[in-house]
Formats: sequence, structure tokens, C-alpha cells
Amino acid sequence: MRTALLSSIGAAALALALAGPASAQSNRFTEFDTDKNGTISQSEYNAGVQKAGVIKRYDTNGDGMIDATEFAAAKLDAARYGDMSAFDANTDKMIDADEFGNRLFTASRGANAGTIGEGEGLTQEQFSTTEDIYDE
Ligand SMILES: [Ca+2]
Ligand SMILES: [Ca+2]
Ligand SMILES: [Ca+2]
Repeated sequence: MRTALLSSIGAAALALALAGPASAQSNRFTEFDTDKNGTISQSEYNAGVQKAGVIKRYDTNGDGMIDATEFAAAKLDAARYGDMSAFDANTDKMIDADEFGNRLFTASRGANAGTIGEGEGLTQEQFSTTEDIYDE
């Protein structure tokens, strides 16, 4: 009985690792999770941000960065993401793609702080807390 239980848990875990429940995982999550390990690392996240074109949407002058004017026009949810200084890690008054990705990653993680360790990736649940930024 114990063996049967363990093997059914094993089968479920394997199914989760292979594909995840189709209903619970968004296509965007699986797109971002390029190594398919079920979590999104910081580097996977930043690559996904680039691919999703979210910078382009806010970067109205097309220089590849978000300046203060563009940031204000983007009207991001300050309660979730903070103000421009929360993004602009090197304080050059411009948000580059990595700064944008880093901030969103941190904001996604923060919603369920403590459920994963430093250096680990985002779960589907964490990712979903800020996923609406990719919808237009
Ligand atoms: Ca991954
Ligand atoms: Ca710009
Ligand atoms: Ca900057």
C-alpha cells in the first residue's frame, strides 16, 4: 500500500515535471520556463520579458529603455511594482530590459515571499501574480 501510494505520487510528480496540468499552467509560464523544470529563473524571466515585447510597448521613443516620461505613461501598479526608483537599480534615470525584468521577478516573488529560497525560480502561482503586465 505504501509502495502504491509512493508510486502514484511519483507518477503525478513526473507528469507535473513533463507538462504540468494544462489547466493550471498558462502558455506564457511554459514559454518563459525554457528549461521546463517547472519554475522560472531570473535569467529565464528576463529572456521572457524581451520575447514578450513588454519593453517595446512602453518604450515610445524606441531607444530600448524606459525613461521617466515613458514610465509615468505606462501607469504601472505602484502597489505591486513600486515607483521608478524601484526599477532603476543603477540610478541612471533609465530602465533597461534587465532592470525591468529584475524588478518584475522580485515583485512576482514578493507576493508569496518565503515559499521559495533565494536563487530559486518562480512558481506558476508567483508568476501569475504579475502576469497581467504582459496582456494588453
Ligand atoms: Ca526553468
Ligand atoms: Ca525610451
Ligand atoms: Ca537604469
